[in-house]
Amino acid sequence: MDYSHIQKPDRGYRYEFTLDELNAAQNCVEAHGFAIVKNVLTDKLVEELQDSVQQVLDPDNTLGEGNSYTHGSFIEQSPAMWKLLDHEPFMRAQQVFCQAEELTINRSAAILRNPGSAPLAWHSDFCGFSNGPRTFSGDVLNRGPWPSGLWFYITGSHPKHGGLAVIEDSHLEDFVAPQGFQFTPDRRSFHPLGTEPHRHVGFDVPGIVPIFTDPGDEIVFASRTFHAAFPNRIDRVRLSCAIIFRAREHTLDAPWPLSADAQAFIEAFPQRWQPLLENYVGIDSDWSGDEAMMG
Ligand SMILES: O=C(O)CCC(=O)C(=O)O
Ligand SMILES: [Fe+2]
Repeated sequence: MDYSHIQKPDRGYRYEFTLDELNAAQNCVEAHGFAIVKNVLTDKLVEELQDSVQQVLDPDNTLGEGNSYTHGSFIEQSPAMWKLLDHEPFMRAQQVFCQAEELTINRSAAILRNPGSAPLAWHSDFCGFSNGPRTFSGDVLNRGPWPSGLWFYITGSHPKHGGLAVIEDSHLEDFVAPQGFQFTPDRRSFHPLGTEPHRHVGFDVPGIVPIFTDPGDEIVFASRTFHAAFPNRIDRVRLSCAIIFRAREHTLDAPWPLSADAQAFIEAFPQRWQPLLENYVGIDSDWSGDEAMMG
């Protein structure tokens, strides 16, 4: 499918804001589940982050056409990401979106999507729809009320370039699956009524808002907001990265030990930012549940 014809939608409400309008942006996240803040990063930070994502995720440029790579603890490897923490407009914005003065780094990520890479199916990152036992790292890290998306699409977000799409109002607790769709059993995705319960891939969904951003813009979405990514159909690599913070008062009880990389990161992290690592738990993507730990 070719998505280059898709235009920036007019939803009848504003969802793009400047750094002087952070409270209005947060109100939009609360009302509609997402918002965009324009020009949070300087051009220099954008360039440094682009280089860093490329270097950490695919240093020798061997990933190959059509492929993607996601790094689940990017800040541990990327001193360029650390620079965001000294960028006052960035930190001020994250305090507003986490509704707290005191923040902890919950997780971080970077994604590289080469030309020709596939779309990403609709899903919510939130793992608290059921109260069952934890079975993977997302159950530990994505079960609270903090934002799921604090992303920078540092080569821009566009439907033809592997950009993001969200479903407006899908962050609400009483959200029902879009018309013509039903939730998958875990409620973290949906599929057309009467079909097998596979996460839906496609952009024919009621309520969709395709996101258009420039490289320095921040894309914010709420804990439960449903989102997907378009395929990358242009000849430039798509790069994105994020630090997801949570209010420090939300403590986590991680079932895995800190990895050697996480420990090295904490030790190398400058003193002035150490409070941001209070209760930082890193991630163990291979962890498969509390029960497996006991057995
Ligand atoms: O690739 C993207 O643009 C979105 C990634 C995403 O939603 C995820 O990793 O959970
Ligand atoms: Fe996601």
